[in-house]
Formats: sequence, C-alpha cells, structure tokens
Amino acid sequence: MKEFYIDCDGMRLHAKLDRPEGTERCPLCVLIHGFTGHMEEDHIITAQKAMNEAGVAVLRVDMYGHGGSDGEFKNHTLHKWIANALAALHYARSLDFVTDLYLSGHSQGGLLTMLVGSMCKDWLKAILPLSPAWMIPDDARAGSVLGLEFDPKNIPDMLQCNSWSDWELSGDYIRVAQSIHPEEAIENYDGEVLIVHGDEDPIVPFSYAVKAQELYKNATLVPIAGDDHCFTVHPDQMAAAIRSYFESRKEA
Ligand code: FER
Repeated sequence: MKEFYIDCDGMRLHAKLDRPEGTERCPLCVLIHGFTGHMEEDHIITAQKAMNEAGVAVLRVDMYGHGGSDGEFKNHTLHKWIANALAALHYARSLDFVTDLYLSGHSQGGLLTMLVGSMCKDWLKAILPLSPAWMIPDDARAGSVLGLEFDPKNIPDMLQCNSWSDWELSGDYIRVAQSIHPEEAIENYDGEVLIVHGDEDPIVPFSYAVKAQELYKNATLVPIAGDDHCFTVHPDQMAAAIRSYFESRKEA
C-alpha cells in the first residue's frame, strides 16, 4: 500500500493505492466513499479487497471535506467532488502499470461515479456505482435531504442536521445539487455498468437501483437481499458481486 496526496488545484486529496500481489501491469479502479464517509470505512475496504483479489489495483481517494483531504465538510459540493474525481482519474491515467481504468463509488460517491463516468466514458472500461444516491438532486429540488426540510426556492445559507449524524452544510451544496440531472449522465453513458445495492437500504431506496438499471443501456444490477445502505448484513455478498464481475472481465 502506498499513501500520498493528489493535488487538485492546490487542495490536497488524501489517497491510498493498493496493488494486487504478483502482478506488474493490471487494471485499476478509482474507489470513492459517500457523504460523511472516508476511505477506511468497512464497506470501502471490503470493496477494495474484493477488487485486489480479482487482480485489480485500487486507488481510494478522500473527497473534499472528507477523511484526510483538505477542505471543510460544510463547504463540500458535488462540483468540488467532480473536480476531485477528475484529478484522481488524471493521476490514475499517469501510472505506467495501469491497463484498463474503472471508476466506483458508494452512495454520494456512486452518484459521482455516474456523473464522472458519463464525462469520462472514453477513459473508462466500466463503472461500478454501489448503492448510488442518484436521488440527491431530486431531493435538493424537493427541499428535503436526509430528512431535513427546507424551502428549495429560498435556500438557507446553512443547513443543520442532528438526526442522521451531526453535520452542518452550506446552502451551496443544495444549489449545486439542484443543478444536476443524473438522467442525462445515464443517457450519455453507453459502457458497462455494475450496480450493487441492498434491497432493504433505508437511505437510498432500492427502487433507484432498479430504475438506473432500466435506464442504462448496458447495466447489470446485483441486488443484495436483506442488506442495508453500507452492506453491513452481507458484506461477503457485496464483495463476491464485485470479485466475480472483475473475474468475468478477465476471461472476456
Ligand atoms: C440525500 C439522500 C441520500 C442526501 C445524501 C444521501 C445530502 C446519502 C448520501 C451518502 O450516503 O453518501 O438527500 O443529501
């Protein structure tokens, strides 16, 4: 494992690169956490290990205002995360050992994967959104994020939440989220997509995974029966879905 920082316009993004054992050249997947998350969460490590076991190097990167990266949580927006993901992909593309490039992320990182996947479809072999929270823009337009209500036409300067974990968030987060239309990113992407989602997720409804699978031209959905947002019930099944996807790609 190599730990370092990737520069993004003067901001430091905390990164870790884990390469599979015994390989010189191999594919690489950039892997991104969710809202309030970071690269050391159990489900992120589980996904990383599954990829490594299938012979894929993994670049985990903490996004703006999260984990060990620069920036304050309250100032993060999806636009900043898009810039961060582009910086991570540029770094990955500069590595000599990398053959094929993949992008994966959990929840808000899964939404990011869908957005950046569409922007960078010429660089990517496939995208792997895990429990992708692609209703965030709809929630922001409706004035309700994670159970917190606000007037979507008169966005407050600051949002405070004490229920879901304790956070405060700039109104800019909402302004940016309201401007994003994931359906366009889905429509524009014609590569392979692997969606993994627990069918009892209380945070991102499983119905969004079903709808994404239908809208994408080339998507597979692996439902994890009885599992929650972070795959705490069947982490082994989430890992197996990822591992077998990459193993089947090797044979293709
Ligand atoms: C929302 C719905 C889900 C939201 C965030 C999430 C901030 C979840 C994100 C995550 O776990 O990454 O409206 O707004």
